[in-house]
Amino acid sequence: MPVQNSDVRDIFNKMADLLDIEGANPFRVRAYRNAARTVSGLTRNVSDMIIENEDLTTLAGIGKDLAEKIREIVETGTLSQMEAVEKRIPSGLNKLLKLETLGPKRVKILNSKLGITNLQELKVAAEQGKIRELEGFGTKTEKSILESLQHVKDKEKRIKLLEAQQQAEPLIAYLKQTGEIKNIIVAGSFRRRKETVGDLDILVTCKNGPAVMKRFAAYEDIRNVVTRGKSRSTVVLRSGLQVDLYVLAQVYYGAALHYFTGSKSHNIAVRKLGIQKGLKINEYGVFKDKERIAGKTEKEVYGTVGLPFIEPELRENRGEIEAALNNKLPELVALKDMRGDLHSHTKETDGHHSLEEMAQAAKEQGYEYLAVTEHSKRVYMAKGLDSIRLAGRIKEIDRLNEKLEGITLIKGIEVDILKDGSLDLPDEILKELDLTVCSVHYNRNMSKKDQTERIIRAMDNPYFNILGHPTGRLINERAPYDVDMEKIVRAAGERGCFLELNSHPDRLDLSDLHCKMAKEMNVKIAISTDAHSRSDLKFMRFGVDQARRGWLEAKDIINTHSLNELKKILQR
Ligand code: DGT
Ligand code: CA
Ligand code: CA
Ligand code: ZN
Repeated sequence: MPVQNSDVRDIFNKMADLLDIEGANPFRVRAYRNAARTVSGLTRNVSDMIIENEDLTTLAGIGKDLAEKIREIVETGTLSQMEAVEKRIPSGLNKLLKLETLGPKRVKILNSKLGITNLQELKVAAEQGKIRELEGFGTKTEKSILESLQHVKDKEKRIKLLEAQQQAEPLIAYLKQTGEIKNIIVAGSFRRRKETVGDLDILVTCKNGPAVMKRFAAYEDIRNVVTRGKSRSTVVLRSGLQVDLYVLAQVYYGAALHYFTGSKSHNIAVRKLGIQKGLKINEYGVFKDKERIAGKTEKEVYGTVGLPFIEPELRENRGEIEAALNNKLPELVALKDMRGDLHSHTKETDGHHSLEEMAQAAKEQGYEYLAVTEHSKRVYMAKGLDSIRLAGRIKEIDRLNEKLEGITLIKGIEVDILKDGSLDLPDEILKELDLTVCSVHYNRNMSKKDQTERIIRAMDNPYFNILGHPTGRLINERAPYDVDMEKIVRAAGERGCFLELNSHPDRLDLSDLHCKMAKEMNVKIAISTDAHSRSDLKFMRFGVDQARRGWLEAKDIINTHSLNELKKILQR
């Protein structure tokens, strides 16, 4: 079994964690984390790239040294340097770093003062009240350690949608080779495009069921087969992801697809409507008395209870049934509605490609415009721009726009929102720009009240356009900062500001529910990728899917408009 991208990612992340505990140079730690992200975001397998002798240093954040390390991992399955670092550090200690409350410094203290080497020992110490006695910890920290321990337990079971997709695609391609397969589709939360999925539910219609099941059980990426039956099998992949496979006859396709797409609570609501009409709905069809009256397509199933087709992303029992009954379903935004991207970085700061390269990639994606929004100076880790460098960039973009055909670069900045709510660059330079994305990157742990006031104060600046990654969360890694989103959304509406839906699969920030809330409060959204390289522009799909889960239509989104319209929209 060749080494997977996720294996390389895990090793690099682990290396970063270990170096963190050792107190290594933060730039070095960051380089590993960036490389981990790059590799896990690749659409191709690094093992193949190595076999084909491709130059890995063309990848974002991969220099000669890291390329060599990737080769070593692909060839040996491990990294000798990591094993050396591991020997110096008690195993299990790096897991402590996963807790939001604990940084490397605190982990070191817990280890040296209380001898804690793993999560279990940490839990016992916290329960016994030993942690509060350490200098710099206190009862509040102890309590939040216990809370985040629970958090870790809950989270470890679900994986991000992008990772699920990267594992689903090769499996689907593999199963398709069985022959005689008519339909094959991943249902469940994956089809509803939920930001994380618990397991994959794959539906296959095929005349030769046993052949599919046999092939499935022989898939090389399987860790163990949990159950194997004629119509249903369950396996666990090497990554730990569970896959349920259902094989059925074509006549049941619609009913089964509806059933296994869920959500469970949506299904229950549909079934209730059926009961009111004297119908029984299950995964085999819709039945009146003993007679099967529908089930070949999902549309048929919905039709029997007087509903139009409901898009999978809406099937969460959050009002979609009522909306459908009243003919008020939203006409959901689609990827093809997007006319441009409003958040991107280049190698001038922490991105990996030039202005020209990013412009070209945006054009190939069919866009009319791309906003270049580099970090501002406060984000020194990313070589953020000061006024002078930004002024230079503005000129450069103006010159480049004269040359470019079929795509326009929008002059922007991702300006840091400072602790006191002021922006990191003076108005004199901000006013020269077409657009600002304003983001919180530091002082994340202020109280809810202070954090909310800080952001609203920033919005008072007349050059504030879009609030970048509004809650700062990283899925499964970092909780959102404490902020009153309802107040933020209202404040944005009152001031003519917009909220970003950051499409990066690690962020997806805003959440689906916050998107819906913004729509209900009539505040418009920018769906942006925060691209740090050309290929990141492809993350737009994840943002659009999240927007669809938030009931958004093209008219709710500012970058579905033409460049001229957009420029007007951005005038406060
Ligand atoms: P996940 O895997 O936790 O991300 O979420 P789902 O929605 O994929 O849930 P899963 O895998 O347990 O089941 C797939 C679908 O099958 C689910 O969305 C609805 C359907 N389903 C499963 N169990 C039941 C049930 O007891 N009743 C009904 N009505 N539907 C069910
Ligand atoms: Ca599932
Ligand atoms: Ca399942
Ligand atoms: Zn940012």
